[in-house]
Amino acid sequence: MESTRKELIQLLNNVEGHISGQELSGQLGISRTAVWKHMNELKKDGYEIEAVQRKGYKILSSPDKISENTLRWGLDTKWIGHELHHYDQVESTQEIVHQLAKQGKPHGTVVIADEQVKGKGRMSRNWDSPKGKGIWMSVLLRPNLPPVQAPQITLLAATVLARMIAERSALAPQIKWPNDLLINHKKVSGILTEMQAEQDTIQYIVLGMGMNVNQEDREIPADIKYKASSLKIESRQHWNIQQTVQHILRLFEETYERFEAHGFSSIKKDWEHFGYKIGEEVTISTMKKTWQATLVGIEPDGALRAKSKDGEEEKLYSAEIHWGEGGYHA
Ligand code: BT5
Repeated sequence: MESTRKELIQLLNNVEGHISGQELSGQLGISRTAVWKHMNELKKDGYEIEAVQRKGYKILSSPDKISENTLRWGLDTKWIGHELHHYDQVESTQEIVHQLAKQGKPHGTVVIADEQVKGKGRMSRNWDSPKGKGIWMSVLLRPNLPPVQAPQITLLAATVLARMIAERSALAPQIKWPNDLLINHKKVSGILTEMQAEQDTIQYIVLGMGMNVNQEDREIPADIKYKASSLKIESRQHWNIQQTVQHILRLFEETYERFEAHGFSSIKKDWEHFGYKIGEEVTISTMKKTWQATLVGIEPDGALRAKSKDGEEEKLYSAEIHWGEGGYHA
């Protein structure tokens, strides 16, 4: 039943116009009455289906509530999301992908949930992931890279999320080092990269992406309101989560392939294009000193390059950046 439904959605998706009940029944090996019953089930799931006499059926739109089916519908990727798992509620999508990785699931496996009750940020921080309001997604990657290059994947993901927002709206997303995505100085998205490595090789990476999509202002927790926002709050419009996820996956695949073929330089360029306060002066503190410097870009190992007034450049791996007006500390 479940697999027939998936096949049916794929068939409907593969044609430009309508597809007849007869053809569907032939291809699926079920009766025309059974096809009709499946159509009714899809309608109950929230699909809008047009049925035209003598022409057949066509999906006009998929439901707002995401499911494995709606996410697969129209996803024209080569490898990302072919293995895809959707859950209504999980503790954290990261943990599920770790389990799937250990079971040998392939590069590009995606886990996505409507809600996370123990969403994770970096360094055991919490990630607020309310039901149906955002994209809470982890991707399994098996890159052929030495562990020192793993930060490049995180930088890559940040550029993908920024490009997606820029392509779908008039908003101006910015990437705040190391990996926050800001709109109007407020964080709308965060990335958590976890790696399983052995000496010189990465076994796998779990790339977690969290994006606040349709929260209203009052739905942002009070303690982070000053620094967090959502796409809806910033753009004043509702975003279709299914299409937004598919856009991310498509761009991710394309960018990842470009990275595999041509290396890090194009990612670096994109990152610096979206980089928050790149070319601007900020105050930097480490354990030893506090000084003013102009941010100049990023390094392939994920370090932030800063140039002080006397022209000396430094690579920062961990430092507190005082982002100044509108920003908050790293
Ligand atoms: C991050 O951590 O920004 C990484 C977030 C990764 C979340 C994804 S969702 C899918 C996958 N599954 C998971 O369990 N996690 C990943 P960090 O830079 O440490 O930021 C965390 C801090 O941001 C918190 O301490 C809060 O101050 C703030 N914060 C928490 N929830 C937020 C939200 N929804 N939007 C904006 N800021 C938030």
